[in-house]
Amino acid sequence: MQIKMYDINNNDTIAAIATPHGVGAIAVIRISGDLSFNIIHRIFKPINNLKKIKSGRISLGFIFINKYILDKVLVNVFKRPKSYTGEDVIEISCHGSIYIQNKILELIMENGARLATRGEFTFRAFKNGKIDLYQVESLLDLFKSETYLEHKLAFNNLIGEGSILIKKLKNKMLYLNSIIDFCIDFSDENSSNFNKKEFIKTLNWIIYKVQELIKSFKIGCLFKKGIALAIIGKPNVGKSTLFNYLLKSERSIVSNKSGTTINYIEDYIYLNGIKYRIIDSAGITNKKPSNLERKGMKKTFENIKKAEIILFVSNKVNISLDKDDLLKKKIIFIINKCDLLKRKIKEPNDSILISAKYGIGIKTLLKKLVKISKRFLESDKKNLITKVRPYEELKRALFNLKEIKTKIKIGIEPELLSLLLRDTNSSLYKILGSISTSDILYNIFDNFCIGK
Ligand SMILES: Nc1nc2c(ncn2[C@@H]2O[C@H](COP(=O)(O)OP(=O)(O)O)[C@@H](O)[C@H]2O)c(=O)[nH]1
Ligand SMILES: [Mg+2]
Repeated sequence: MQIKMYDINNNDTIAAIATPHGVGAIAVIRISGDLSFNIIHRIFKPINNLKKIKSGRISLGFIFINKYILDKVLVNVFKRPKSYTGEDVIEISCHGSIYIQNKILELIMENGARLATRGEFTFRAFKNGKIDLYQVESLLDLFKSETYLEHKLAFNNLIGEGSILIKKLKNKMLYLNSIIDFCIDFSDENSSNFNKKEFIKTLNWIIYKVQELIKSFKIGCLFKKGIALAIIGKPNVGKSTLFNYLLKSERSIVSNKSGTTINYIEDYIYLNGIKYRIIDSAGITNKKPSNLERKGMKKTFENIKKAEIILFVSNKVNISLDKDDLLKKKIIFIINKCDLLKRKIKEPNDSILISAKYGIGIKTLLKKLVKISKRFLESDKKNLITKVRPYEELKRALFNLKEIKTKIKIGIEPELLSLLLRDTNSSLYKILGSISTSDILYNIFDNFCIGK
């Protein structure tokens, strides 16, 4: 039978193995739906026959196939609505053999459940109002988080920090709407009571908050994608050597021949909970470059544009910059090959002396890098937008809000104003989720694995 994905009317009891596939110490099998308790009563017997399984309790007992004991397991019972999905949920922790896991799942299905589709448990939680769509998306971020900051951001959103602000905005919008609707209903007597000053004050507050959220998208993306760090400089100054040193691997070819790095290479490093996408590209030269070198340099300038921070490597003490693109960026000036210096020199004010080959001065460089990055990521980290979907909705809302503001100044029919307000509110509503937008739901829930 083909199951219609994420159908709100589907009330089948669903089951799946919630732990990763393969052999493990233990595995967890989940059941959710009306038949959950029926099924567990048929296949499980608590060790102490007298004790019945109870909600919120863990029971130790046996899974039976007819009279044959398959496994000794722990059964966790969650009665609706106090469960992850809002339905009756059972979780069986069994021994992690593939045979046992599959056999238990088979038994559950023989007794009336069907296999859950990807993210179907979370979909049910969403459907039953346990979690909103904004939180669902942060759950995906939480699974993928690799650094402290990514984790913190995803977790804050998962526990509802972001949703609270959006709900607050939504309520303020509803308040504005109610003022206008009141004017429409009693247009003759009450239109003079319309408090324009109060209306605009609230409207400005909403605009400010929406703008802040939109701005936060850039930072939110940096948390997730990593801060782009381009290593730039003339050929042969040791860019690739530095790249390899930072990655602790020989990723980029190092040679004393100019123009060795043509195509750029990128990889990730993690420092103090911050993710960096570090890019090594072709050297920039004023001397007549070959065709291939010119192509490489073109990529280098593209990378400069994309980068948030530039590591500008030179092996001269006096560095001069001439490209406009570079001047606009945050740059760390590095003088490499300090091991070759005949005599010790004082570190120039704004540059860091290093030897990429021998690892000298790298600690100082990384300290400076982290310091600069922190300035980059400075924000109220509680509410950062990290997904395109809410970002686009917020942009739509902002467009409407600005339209409302200009129109109200020049005078607008209350009916039209009400319409614009409703439209804005619908954008905010969509961020938290609306069951009717099934294509969006499919895109989101299909990213989960089966069992979540
Ligand atoms: N002595 C010394 N040689 C270095 C250092 N860093 C790089 N080199 C050498 O400089 C040459 C060019 O290095 P490479 O990393 O390929 O430079 P790139 O063209 O800027 O990528 C190679 O022979 C490296 O071994 C350093 O810190 N000290
Ligand atoms: Mg190179």
